[in-house]
Amino acid sequence: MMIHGNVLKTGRVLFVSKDEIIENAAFVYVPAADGKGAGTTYDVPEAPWPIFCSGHSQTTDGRIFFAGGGGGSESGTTRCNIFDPDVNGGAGDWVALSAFDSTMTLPGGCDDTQPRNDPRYYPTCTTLASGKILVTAGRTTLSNPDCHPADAPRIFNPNAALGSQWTVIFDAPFADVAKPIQWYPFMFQLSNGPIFMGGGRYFGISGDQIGAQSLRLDASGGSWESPSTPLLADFYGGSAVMYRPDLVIKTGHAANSDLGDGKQAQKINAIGTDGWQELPAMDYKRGDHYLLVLPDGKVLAVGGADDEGARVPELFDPDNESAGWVDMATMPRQRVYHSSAVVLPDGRVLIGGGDSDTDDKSAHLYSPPYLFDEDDNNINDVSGVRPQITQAPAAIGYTKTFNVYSDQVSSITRVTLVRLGSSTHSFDMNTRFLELSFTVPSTGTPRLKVTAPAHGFMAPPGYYMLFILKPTPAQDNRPNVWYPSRGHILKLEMQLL
Ligand SMILES: [Cu+2]
Repeated sequence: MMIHGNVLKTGRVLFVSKDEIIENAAFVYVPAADGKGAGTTYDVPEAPWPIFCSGHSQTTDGRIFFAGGGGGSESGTTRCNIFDPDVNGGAGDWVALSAFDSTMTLPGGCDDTQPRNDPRYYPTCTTLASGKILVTAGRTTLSNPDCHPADAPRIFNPNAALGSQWTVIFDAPFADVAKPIQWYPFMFQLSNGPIFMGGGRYFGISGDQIGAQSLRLDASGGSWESPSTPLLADFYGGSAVMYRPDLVIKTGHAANSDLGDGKQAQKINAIGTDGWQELPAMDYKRGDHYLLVLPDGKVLAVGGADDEGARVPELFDPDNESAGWVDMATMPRQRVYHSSAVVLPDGRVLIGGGDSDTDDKSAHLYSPPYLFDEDDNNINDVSGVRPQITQAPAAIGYTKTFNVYSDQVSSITRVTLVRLGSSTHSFDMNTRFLELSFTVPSTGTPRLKVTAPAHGFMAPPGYYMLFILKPTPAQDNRPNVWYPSRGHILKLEMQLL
């Protein structure tokens, strides 16, 4: 039951889905304090509404918002939940939300007696610069898209009063431009305002090239930019991640599609006009895999299946594209459909569930190369090799500078931010990566003076992991490896937009 994985602001990980007994089972994973052990888990109450195959993303205050999903059938649900990690003595608990939008106003010419809360099965949730959450796509059983807004993106404001939290972008019905992409579209907030859709996880019309299209949505004005040739990718892609602001990579193929060879990889500057660019192909075919951006900015392709080879994770360095994908240590077992994978604050990757079994409760922890020293010792503890953040703020504001103290200030060459993961069905809907600029003041206590991101379009408000990194000693077989600190979780405060 590890289909939906969300890293909490506490550094713990919430997992939910149904198991063989409980329809909406939930538990919390607590990583081992030493960074090496397996950690522990504890159960939390069952989610109030169906949650299987929902979409989710973090609110600005670190709650987890869940939209739609299935209620034991593929017809989907209109319901939404929020998990609050602060209540229940710090163990966390659920808040049931109203259905999507029972009081919204339908556009002129529509029968006002029609249902207004279309279910969404496999929707994508995206936290925007405003702190509101965009809910896109998801399958619905209802028709008549002109009057049913199921095809239209909706915006949920977690900070508004109950009953007035939803707005519908009526001018942007998904059906007009992207009907085949019904399930888990890859949505990203762009630095200049619009939201980018870089394809999707599943497609209603197999073999239709429009499924590979990419679009930009003006969320404030409510319109889609028409698909144009330069934005058309050659393949659907099984997973995607924004690995730098506005730069998106996608690889592999969708699980229900046999298009492409399954190894393909492309990137796009989503605010540019050059369209998708070919990257070196992965070594292994993958569908149902994850693309995760690590604390050092590299992209890990992990999990998925087409053959036994998909047990081998592959690491890609966006700053050294020609090196291609490098094979990593083989996973003990396959993680395929209905798995979940997230980056932990200690720098490891947690991947669990899957294997075509929705009741799979097992998981594995993966330590990337940056967690090993030149003698191959695991350094994921306070070993003196890995830099430590000894003090950093709990919250930061856009454009502001803030002090980060460390035991190894003079060695630090990079400071990075990684948004907490929120992953399901081969897509992390919440994560993104930024490199932060910093200086080292020549006077006072040794420290890094770091500049926060410029605005919410660059980095939506909410919780991030802050890493400081130092280069490893030069080694022929380990170029471009940095030792990251453990992630310090901080809040990027919302700004009024
Ligand atoms: Cu599913």
